[in-house]
Amino acid sequence: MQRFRFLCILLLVSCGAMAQSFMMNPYGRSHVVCLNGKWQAIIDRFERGEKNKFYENKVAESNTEFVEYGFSNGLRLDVPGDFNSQLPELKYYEGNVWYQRYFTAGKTAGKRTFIYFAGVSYQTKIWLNGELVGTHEGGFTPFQFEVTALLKEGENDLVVLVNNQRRTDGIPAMNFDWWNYGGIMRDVFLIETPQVFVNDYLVLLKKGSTETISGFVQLQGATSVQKVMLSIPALKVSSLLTTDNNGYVAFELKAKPQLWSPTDPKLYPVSIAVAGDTVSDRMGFRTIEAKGTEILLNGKKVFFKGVNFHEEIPQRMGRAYSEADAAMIIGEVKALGCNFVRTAHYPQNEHIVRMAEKEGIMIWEEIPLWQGIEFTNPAILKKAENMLREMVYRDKNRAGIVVWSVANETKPSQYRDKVLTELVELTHRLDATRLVGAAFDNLTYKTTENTFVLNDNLSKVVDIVGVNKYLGWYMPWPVEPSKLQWQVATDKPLIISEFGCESLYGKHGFNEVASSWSEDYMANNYRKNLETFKNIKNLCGTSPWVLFDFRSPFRMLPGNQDGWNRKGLVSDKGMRKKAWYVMKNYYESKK
Ligand code: GCB
Repeated sequence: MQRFRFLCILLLVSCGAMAQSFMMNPYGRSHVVCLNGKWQAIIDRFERGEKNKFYENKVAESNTEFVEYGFSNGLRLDVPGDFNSQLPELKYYEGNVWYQRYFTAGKTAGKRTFIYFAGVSYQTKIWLNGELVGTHEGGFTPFQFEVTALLKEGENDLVVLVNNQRRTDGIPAMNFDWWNYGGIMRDVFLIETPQVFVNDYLVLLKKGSTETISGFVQLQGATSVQKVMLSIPALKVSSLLTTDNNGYVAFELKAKPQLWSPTDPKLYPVSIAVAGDTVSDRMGFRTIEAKGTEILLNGKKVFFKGVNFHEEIPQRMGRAYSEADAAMIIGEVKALGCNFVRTAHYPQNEHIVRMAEKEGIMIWEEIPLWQGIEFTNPAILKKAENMLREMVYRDKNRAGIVVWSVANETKPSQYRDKVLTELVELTHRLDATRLVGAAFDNLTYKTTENTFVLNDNLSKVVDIVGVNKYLGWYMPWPVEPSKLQWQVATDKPLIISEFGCESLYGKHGFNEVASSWSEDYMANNYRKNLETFKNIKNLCGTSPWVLFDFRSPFRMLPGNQDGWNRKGLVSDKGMRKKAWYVMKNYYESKK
């Protein structure tokens, strides 16, 4: 715990003018104003806005003055929401888009105000009343800034510049197999707090115990000891804690919560209060550990019946952002019989994470470190660390999260090994209670032994290994499925974190011909994969790629793809393909 706090402070010091390292939980606070809605927007194709000071939001004051931009009476975009799906001409757009809105605020003595963005893709620069507030990089994690000093009584003018241009030094980088949605994609809030407020907290089972709840509370703005009330009414916990001069207190309490699990996802209302400020949350208590080659949930062996999905609503051809979207996605996850998801390939919005947790779904959450990353560039480690920290800060209290993952399909090299090993170590330091994993696709096939092996240093430092293998699609079957052997990370739990193939809903026949794009080929391919997985002795779960067909600029085969990756078990129109039933039966057979 002390370590966690130390890292918070370290990050605060190292971030400078960037977003604040700590994140409040806006969903559990009462003094929150939601800034979602229609925002004015300017598409700034030639990046003239900064030079021409769009952030001043000027209006010509005389008929000899020319101001050649304007937010009023122009384009309006929905926030939250990606911009690409809102206008046909923005479908493939990568570049600058300016957003602007007014909001009314009061300046109250003794109050502080923060602006919180749940997710903006990919780079963000923010001005309030013409003054620069700060910048942020990374499309899938929240960030916030204090704006108390810039706030005006009455009308305030908020301008946000968003840029989603792919970058060689970005995470993800130049190529990725999903749509490059840009924009203010998630909720935006103004959060008002007193001078001293609950900034961060951790409330979970102490490692190795089911009868001790431990954690910390960190206040902001405290310069002397403070009293903090921690309550979990259903457990009869009501504990008055005393912080140190910096507003920090670690605690341990005796309690015997009913444990959270997929069959009984019990969540307890928790509240944390300091004079004038209360934060509420709903939390589950469970243990997760790797023991030899098994994964134990609450001390019992568990098999991850999983599936992958993107943060996308295929029917709308846009990003998922609301609670209703989360209900649709998690509803389909449950219908397949899953108890686990991999929120590929990035931290998805909090509605999804919280909905999964509420429905008893365990989560593998990953930073968007996907193939093609410029590991030789020293900036990459810092950016990845920041994304990792923002992910862990946001979700460390979620019982549903069981695995933090640092990467997907990266090529071993001296630079990559160094960066990813450091990220694994950092994750362990930030959170010693969950498993740390990564997904690998670099298996070697030993022909003489009909065996897959994995020779990768990274697999030695993670707690759980994910293997992505597209047998019968990118790679033909080297032998019959039942003869294929797997000697991969044999001393730890392994999950097949991706497998599958493409098919177009409604195409039938040719169950042995991949190029048929038929549902029958796909269903047969699933049967064969499930057959060979029987030979993986350390198999702890499967997570097919992917729940829904999703949009991708990689996939341009006319007739079959047309800009869609067709590996969905459910089509873009929401229809279940034959392979869906194969997977459903498999999960039903796995008790
Ligand atoms: C993978 C990637 C995933 C792709 C998938 C595919 O290995 O991890 O992001 O979408 O394969 O369809 O090729």
